[in-house]
Amino acid sequence: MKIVDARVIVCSPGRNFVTLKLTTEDGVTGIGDATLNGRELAVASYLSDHVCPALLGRDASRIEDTWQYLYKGAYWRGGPVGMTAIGAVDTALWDIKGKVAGLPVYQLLGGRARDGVLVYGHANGRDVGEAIEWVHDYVERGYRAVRVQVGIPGLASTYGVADEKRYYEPADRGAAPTENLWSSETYLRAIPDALERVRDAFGFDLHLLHDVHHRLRPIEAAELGKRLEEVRLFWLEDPVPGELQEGLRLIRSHTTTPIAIGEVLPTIWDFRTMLTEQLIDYVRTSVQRAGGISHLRKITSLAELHHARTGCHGATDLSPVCMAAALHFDISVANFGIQEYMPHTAETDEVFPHDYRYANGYLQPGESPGLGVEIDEAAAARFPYERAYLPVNRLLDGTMHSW
Ligand code: KDG
Ligand code: MG
Repeated sequence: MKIVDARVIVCSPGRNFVTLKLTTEDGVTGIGDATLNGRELAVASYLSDHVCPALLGRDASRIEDTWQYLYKGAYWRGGPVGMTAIGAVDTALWDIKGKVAGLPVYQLLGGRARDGVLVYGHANGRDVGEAIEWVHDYVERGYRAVRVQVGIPGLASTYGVADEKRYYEPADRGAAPTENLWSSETYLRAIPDALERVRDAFGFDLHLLHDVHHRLRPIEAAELGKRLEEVRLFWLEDPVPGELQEGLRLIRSHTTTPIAIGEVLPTIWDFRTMLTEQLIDYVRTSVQRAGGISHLRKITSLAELHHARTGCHGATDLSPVCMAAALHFDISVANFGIQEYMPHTAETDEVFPHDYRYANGYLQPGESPGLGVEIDEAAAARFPYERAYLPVNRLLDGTMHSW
């Protein structure tokens, strides 16, 4: 089952997506999501200039061997660009294997370990009142878990608080990144009270989540976790930048608020200390970021051993191809926790027709052979790439701040 064609398709149906399409000598196709938000063309080039030529003639059935060939064989290991590229190849090969077997991918991963995939939606508001209105909107649509982001009085704009509520988009089109101002002091003064008000409005039957987007230092995050204990969050996400794994010890020793980390982290090595020392509760990486289904399974097994669960990233910069793959993974894995779900726009859904479905707070992977998602290349061609960036953060004195 030789690979005879490997192509990268870049399109922008409302936002940029990079998709890898592999074709075998028997005409079976598989696709993988290679989108790296704000750095899309770097992965497109990594794939078309370096990976695709080396895939031609390889046996499409050898998924693990191809993963090792691309990871170890490159000499330059890890990193978001390389791992996103490997993830796209791996996802496309699982898609092909499912189509050849005539089975949805989750059946190849061991079948259903649960009846549906619990998802959380995104509510945000310029103030608590508006955030509460949007939480209501999600509750009315059956959601059992909602992430809540609230504008911070005194900060002109806050990442995660958008004008467009239904199809929230983290990146901005333009020649350079937009800039947000950040002050941990201002944020820490406002956010505990805001989340308490949301909890009071909905009671404890609804799961509430909150994302710090890596902007605190460990001691600040420890304080926040402690002050939020009564709110009983499902998780506090990315309280600090994840690469300082040791910093999580400080947070952990001060609070029982559950911690989720990892949407920017691509390899099992990036999670090693935080999992083996039980410093986090949820692994936030994704099929797209972490080298595909094959490598995400390994990270998840390490997490299972240390009582951590999955919480796969699922913002709009993860295409329906990644979402389909995530759902096959989520439904089959023992230590699943929750799946992030931000619906895509109608234009994106037109480019990526898929058979996964939302109902009553849960998503279901489709039953078609493979991943159950395709790319309509004619539709994709109508939406050419447009430069876009994630914003950057500066402190009030102009210093560049962390994500
Ligand atoms: O590309 C970055 C976004 O996907 C990310 O910032 C959104 O933090 C996010 C989340 O939890 O969805
Ligand atoms: Mg996040």
